[in-house]
Amino acid sequence: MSKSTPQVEKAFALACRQYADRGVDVEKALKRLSGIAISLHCWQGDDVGGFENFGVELGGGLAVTGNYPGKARTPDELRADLDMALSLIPGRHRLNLHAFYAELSGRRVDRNELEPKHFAYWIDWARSRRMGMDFNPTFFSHPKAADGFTLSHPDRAIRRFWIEHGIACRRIGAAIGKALGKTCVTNVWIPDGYKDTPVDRKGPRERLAESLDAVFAPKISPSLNLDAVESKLFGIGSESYVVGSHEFYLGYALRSGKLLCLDAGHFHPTEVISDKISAVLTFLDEILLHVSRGVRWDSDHVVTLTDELNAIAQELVRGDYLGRVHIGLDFFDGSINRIAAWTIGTRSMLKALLAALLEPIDRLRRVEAEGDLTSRLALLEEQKTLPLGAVWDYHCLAQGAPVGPAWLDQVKAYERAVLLKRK
Ligand code: RNT
Ligand code: ZN
Repeated sequence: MSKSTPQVEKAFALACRQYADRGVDVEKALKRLSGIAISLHCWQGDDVGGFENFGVELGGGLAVTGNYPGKARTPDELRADLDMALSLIPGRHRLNLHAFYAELSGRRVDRNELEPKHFAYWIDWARSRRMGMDFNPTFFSHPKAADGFTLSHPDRAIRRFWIEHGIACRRIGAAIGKALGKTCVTNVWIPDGYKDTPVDRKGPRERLAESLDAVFAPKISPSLNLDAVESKLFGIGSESYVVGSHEFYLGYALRSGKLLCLDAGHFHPTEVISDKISAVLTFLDEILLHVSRGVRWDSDHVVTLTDELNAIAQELVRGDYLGRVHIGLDFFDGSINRIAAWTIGTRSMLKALLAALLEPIDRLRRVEAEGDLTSRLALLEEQKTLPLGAVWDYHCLAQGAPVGPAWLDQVKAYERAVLLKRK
């Protein structure tokens, strides 16, 4: 049974007092949370399929497992599913779109010829919901990416094709930013790499740097579009060498004034991006996050409220980085209801941010500065059992989103009425 409004309000009032006793202003925290937009990745809704129908399988070493019924088969279905998920998530968020979700009305338009008009329906959809959008060139699932190389390809003509795609996508990003009045972040991720040990590690990296320079050569106003570059440690089929490694893109972003994209699944399993945020933001103006959850490898599991998710959110809040970090999600699970996957992942991200906003940060900073590390540990541990759930429930109520697991009933009803009818 779901909680009644008076129950939620009563629990909230009690929670506010407990947080106030620790010196935390709950209303202020909720106000800040309401201003944070999470970029929901369209590709969770159709297992990274896209709508081009080139007859090419998912490529680039990306793998989605599971065949849960009801995945979106058309842009209209994907938008309807996104609407459903968004109605279950408190706050106003963003859409993160990939280029191969273009709507080409049956025509064959290759990636290097894409234009803003091919995304007009997506832009209209976002505008009518007062949402911002982010964008990604798609350097995979394409015949010219079939051998695993794109911007670093040894063949100049193939490199040129992908450079043109990158430029086209930045122009689309700028058109999105202009149409919506909210800056678009266009993120470059390429799959390039080798399964086995290469002899030449240098050549592909030098070619990639040159290609990126060409992609970023056309000047685009940063108020319309910001460029990001995303690194990766390894992929399926690129276990021994990835051209766009972390060091490569960190260097590139610094030299070229680009955003670095840190994907939580793209590092060694014992490495965490929470520790990298303050390191890279010491030198970079802004970064993009792909919040994901790797399980043993870059498995792109649905984001849940893990220690690392909390640590990421804590870093953003403690470092006062919310204005310099664009938060995007990146996971794809085809083994569960896909709308539930978006809902669970986004709600978890917001819960982690709320928990971080409810920290008695001034007091924690003070005791740490005084060298009172005993108090630091004690306060952090005591913080963990404060009634975060009561504040979260109230936030959902206030924002018109379902409280507690009530959203699940709505997903199940939508599944019966809509998803299971898709054959
Ligand atoms: C791949 C990267 C990349 C993709 C999306 C679909 O390892 O994480 O961000 O997940 O572009
Ligand atoms: Zn990613």
